[in-house]
Amino acid sequence: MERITLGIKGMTCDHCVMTVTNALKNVDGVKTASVSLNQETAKVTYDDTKTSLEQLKQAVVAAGYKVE
Ligand SMILES: [Cu+2]
Repeated sequence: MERITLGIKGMTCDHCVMTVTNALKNVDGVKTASVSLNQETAKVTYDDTKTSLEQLKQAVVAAGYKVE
């Protein structure tokens, strides 16, 4: 199990937080996703045999936000 923190840009409200959270949780292999609007971060735990950091980033970008 991998645990990472992504920097997320573009979130402005709780709805954005939910959108990013759901986008991450919908990635197969993601166990938990904890998104902070204030810190502009997403803490994610995932099974690295099922998904990758690159796929997590793509899910955030597909939802309309930027990953740093
Ligand atoms: Cu929003």
